Amino acid sequence: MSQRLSAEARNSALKDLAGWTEVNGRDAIAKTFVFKDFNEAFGFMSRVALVAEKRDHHPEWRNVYKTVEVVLATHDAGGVTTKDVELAKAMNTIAAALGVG
Ligand code: H2B
Repeated sequence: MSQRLSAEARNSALKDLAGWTEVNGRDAIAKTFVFKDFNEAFGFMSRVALVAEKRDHHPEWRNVYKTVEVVLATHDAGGVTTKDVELAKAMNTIAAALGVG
């Protein structure tokens, strides 16, 4: 099983993850993506869903029209692990391909 990252390791990883921040009161990281419209937001979620399923590592997320709020944590480990950092990176790459930084 993946190990929770130390606060130091998590902060260091966050420096390379544009837009991702720590969640207050919980060992998790979060980012809100805002797309052009619902079509792009849902396209993002569809692409991420394929990656998540392949990795057996899934986001907590909420979609309202063109906005997707994401929280990442490894439930089995009770906090942020490298799996979350890697999924956050993949999400940033997918969003960038859709023109969202
Ligand atoms: N996703 C996340 N974010 N955390 C987990 O601990 C997790 C998961 N565990 N996806 C996986 C599924 C586990 O429940 C299955 C049985 O492998």
